Amino acid sequence: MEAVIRNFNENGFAILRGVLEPVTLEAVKHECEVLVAELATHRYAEGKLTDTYPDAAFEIRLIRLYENYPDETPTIFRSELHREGFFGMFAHPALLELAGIILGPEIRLYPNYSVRPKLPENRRTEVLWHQDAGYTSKEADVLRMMNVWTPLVPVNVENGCMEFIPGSHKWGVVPHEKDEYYLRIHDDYIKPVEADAVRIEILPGDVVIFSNLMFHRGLPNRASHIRWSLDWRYQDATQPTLRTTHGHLLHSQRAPDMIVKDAKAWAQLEFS
Ligand SMILES: O=C(O)CCC(=O)C(=O)O
Repeated sequence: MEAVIRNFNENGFAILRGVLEPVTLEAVKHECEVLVAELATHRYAEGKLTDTYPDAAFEIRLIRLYENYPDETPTIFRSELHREGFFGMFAHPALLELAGIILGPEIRLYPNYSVRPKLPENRRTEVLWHQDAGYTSKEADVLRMMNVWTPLVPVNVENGCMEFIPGSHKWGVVPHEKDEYYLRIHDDYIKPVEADAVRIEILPGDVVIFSNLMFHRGLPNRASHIRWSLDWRYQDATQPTLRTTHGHLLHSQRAPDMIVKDAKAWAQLEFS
């Protein structure tokens, strides 16, 4: 635990291997499969499919559903995540314990939690160099946060793993520009350090925690399967979110009655 905290503070990130048990991963994967099945039914009803590919593998099925409509592929699920199977991941005891050490006892799930199905060779899924704080505001360097990213398939350079610039969390919020689909860090800030990028090649069950100020990107997927992943963030709940949304309280000493207490309660809430 000490090494994890030291890496998080000094480099801006730390990898934790094998933290998530198969039961947690399976519950999340099951919910993702249900989501995909719902999309298949919907597209079939719309007349955009002649087959719903029920037997296609998890890493492939979405590709089939959108084969003839690359501009319609989903790139991110957010409001869809209030289903019971996601709670065990977002409220995982080991992650909340770590967040407690880094952030203190008041912990909210920040209103930025996602599942990303990164489809191959689709520019809409290539997340450019950015800081998460860059999407929030220039003042977001005051936010005390612990960001989390984890894959549902093994990730590597070929299928679009994350890349980080170690130490970049110490440089404040830098200027971002709007590109076609995402914000990107201004060239003056990323070009001089781009060669220092480290690849985060990890397996299902592993997580990487990182700073809200970390320079990072998600590489393009050049494999022939989907790179499924989740990302979410914990924040010191005594602070404002600096967004119009409020997130959800997961741990609290001062208002224990206000926390999301279990998967059923989570499923009744909304992305907010
Ligand atoms: O998953 C990706 O490719 C990018 C994710 C990301 O940028 C994030 O979690 O902040």
